[in-house]
Amino acid sequence: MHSTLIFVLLVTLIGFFSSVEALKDHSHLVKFKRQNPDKSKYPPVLKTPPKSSLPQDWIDALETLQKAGKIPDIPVSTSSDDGITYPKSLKMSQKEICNWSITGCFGQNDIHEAADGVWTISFDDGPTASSPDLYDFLHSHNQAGTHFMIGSQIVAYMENAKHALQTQQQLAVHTWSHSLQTTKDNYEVLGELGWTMQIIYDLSGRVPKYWRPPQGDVDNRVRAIAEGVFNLTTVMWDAECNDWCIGDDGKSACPGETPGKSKKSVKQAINKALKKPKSPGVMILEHELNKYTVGFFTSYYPRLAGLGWKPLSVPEQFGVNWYHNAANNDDVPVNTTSMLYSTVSAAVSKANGNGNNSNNLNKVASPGSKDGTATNPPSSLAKNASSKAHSSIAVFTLTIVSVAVMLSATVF
Ligand SMILES: *[C@@H]1O[C@H](CO)[C@@H](O)[C@H](O)[C@H]1NC(C)=O
Ligand SMILES: *[C@@H]1O[C@H](CO)[C@@H](O)[C@H](O)[C@H]1NC(C)=O
Ligand SMILES: CC(=O)N[C@H]1CO[C@H](CO)[C@@H](O)[C@@H]1O
Ligand SMILES: [Zn+2]
Repeated sequence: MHSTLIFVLLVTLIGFFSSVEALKDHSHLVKFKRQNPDKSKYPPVLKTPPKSSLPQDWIDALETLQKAGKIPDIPVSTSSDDGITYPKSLKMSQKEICNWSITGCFGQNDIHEAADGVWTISFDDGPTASSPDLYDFLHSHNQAGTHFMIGSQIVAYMENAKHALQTQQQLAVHTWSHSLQTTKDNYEVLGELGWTMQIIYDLSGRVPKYWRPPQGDVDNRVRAIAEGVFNLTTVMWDAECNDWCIGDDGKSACPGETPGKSKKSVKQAINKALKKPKSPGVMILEHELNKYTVGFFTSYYPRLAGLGWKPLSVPEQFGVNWYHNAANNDDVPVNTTSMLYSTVSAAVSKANGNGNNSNNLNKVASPGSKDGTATNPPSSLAKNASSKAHSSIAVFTLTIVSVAVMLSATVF
């Protein structure tokens, strides 16, 4: 009799604690293990990293969040010349989707405005062949900037990425293949962000805090993956000059657009931003694509102080650390350890074995091209929903059985 009661009590307690455990593991950020940044360790460049390239730890983090209902079930969008579109059947409200490309909606944690009086120094699409000149210029003015780098470009210009580090520039994420992220399924977004973080961590020892979506294409699903899996904050902008329209030949790729139809129109847009009120400050979208886009910057930069602007990188203006594990490039980073070295390398060799690794190293990803046309079936959210349900059912059954046993013990 006594032993039956103790047994029943034990079973009930185990049931209770396992259900508490099941509820607890909601947030799951990945940690990165540093590896040597040699090119064979990364997925093919300028392509979305395949699912087979993803370390299990990243997949587990994503699926844990999915099961907890933390990744909104927004279908992938389709990209066309007219922009992106969601399936017509989509019934969610604009607020729930919050797709910047269509309505300019910002997420509640997005950074899209500069601090008062601040002219934000930031550049997208590096590193390129023109980056070292920009970094040296900034360094000679003791000026840090935030550089939203494309993972594939880092593979192609590894030395230039290191140069950014040595010249006190902050490294941030601009995806692996420079593609439209709302057109990618959850696992694709995972690879685009994760591999860019990984290569930055490998070469710098620093875990990035910020990312900027190519062409600003983001919605609440993509944000939830960036924030929930990688603790990456989405950084947008509040002024544009369309410097990216000016190609390597100095000619415009957007003849019909203002700004962007000529170098003059780009300069006019910059001048207009320079005259903006000081509250909020200016967070202008600029690119380190070629000597022309770098040249726009180096020619107006000396005027900033005289116009009353304080030029600062993204984290400096908010007085926060540059990286998750280091205050800046000088600070000794804290090591993070949960992802095994062998996991990363094995994942890549697996991916390279499956897909073709046509490394297209010196091609600069074009920011203006509508490069997100490959669409995938809506993400496999439902597939993983069942395992949490199973454990809840087990706990429930256990409790019922315990109560029944307890009752019968009392009766006899
Ligand atoms: C995410 O990053 C922010 C900013 O660095 C930090 O304060 C926060 O603790 C991080 N969250 C987790 C769960 O590590
Ligand atoms: C961090 O890792 C690096 C490279 O493995 C190692 O040299 C360094 O001693 C480690 N630092 C700490 C504080 O553990
Ligand atoms: C908030 C937001 O931007 N919503 C838009 C998302 O995309 C659809 C079209 O597919 C628009 O109708 C929404 O207005
Ligand atoms: Zn870009």
